[in-house]
Amino acid sequence: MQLCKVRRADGAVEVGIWRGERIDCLNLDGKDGRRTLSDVLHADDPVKLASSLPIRCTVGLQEVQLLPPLDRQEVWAAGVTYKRSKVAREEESASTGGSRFYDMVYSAARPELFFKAPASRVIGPGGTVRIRRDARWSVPEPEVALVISPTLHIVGYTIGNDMSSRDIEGENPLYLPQAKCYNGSCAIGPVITLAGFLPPLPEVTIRLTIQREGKPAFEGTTTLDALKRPFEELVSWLGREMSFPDGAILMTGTGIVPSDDFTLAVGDEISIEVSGIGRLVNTVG
Ligand code: DO4
Ligand code: MG
Repeated sequence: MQLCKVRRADGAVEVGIWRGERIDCLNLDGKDGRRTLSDVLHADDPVKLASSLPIRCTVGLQEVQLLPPLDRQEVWAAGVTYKRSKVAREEESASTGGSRFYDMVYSAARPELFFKAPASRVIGPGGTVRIRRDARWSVPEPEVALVISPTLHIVGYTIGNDMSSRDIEGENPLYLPQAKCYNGSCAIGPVITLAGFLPPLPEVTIRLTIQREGKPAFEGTTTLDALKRPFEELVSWLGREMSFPDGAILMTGTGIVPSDDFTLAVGDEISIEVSGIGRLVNTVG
């Protein structure tokens, strides 16, 4: 089962069950205190609740705007969780001496975790992501994102794009927050696949396609098999000394990094497809 959040032409925001070309909007009228997507996600049994709620209306995909599937959750990210990411960071920081930290974190018990964006800064499906004006080398990072409840359970999965400025981080690892956090640097969507509905993890493929002026500029794939750390391990480190009363989204790192001569350009279309979840498409503005 997959849930989404949409805005209708009259401005009303609905939480719905994704049915492909149509969406069944759930009747969350607040009578039992439930109004939001998070109220469904954080219920004892989200699937049972979503299946039992009355359908308020059914809308066609063309009639609505898909919103990022979150409410007030902070977005966090894990890094250097795939070998490809470790090697790419080592290359980008080789001339400045920061490269040894990436191998250290790849093999350490404690993962790299960083804050990515508040919900208010998250870009939704079809929205415009950005490259920094002061960056020369920018890439998208296609990542499976975990939807985490306040009790730190993984209640679903979505797709994240951890837009990154490689030259800024490569210059000095302490610049990571500036390389990672800026307006338009985080996209999430299009839907949440509820826990229990994702294919077996080794079968989950992540595909990144970048189109420039209508032509392919980059294409790469990986599978969740290549992810070094189990999802639960990442969640347990995130929740060690922090509580998340509104839940959280945790991006799990990238296993696809374009070759070093590639940088994004304004107008590029970034498409991230994850089997069992869907496709997140954004344009670089
Ligand atoms: O250390 C840099 C961040 C790495 C990252 O975002 C990733 O591996 O996905
Ligand atoms: Mg990343």
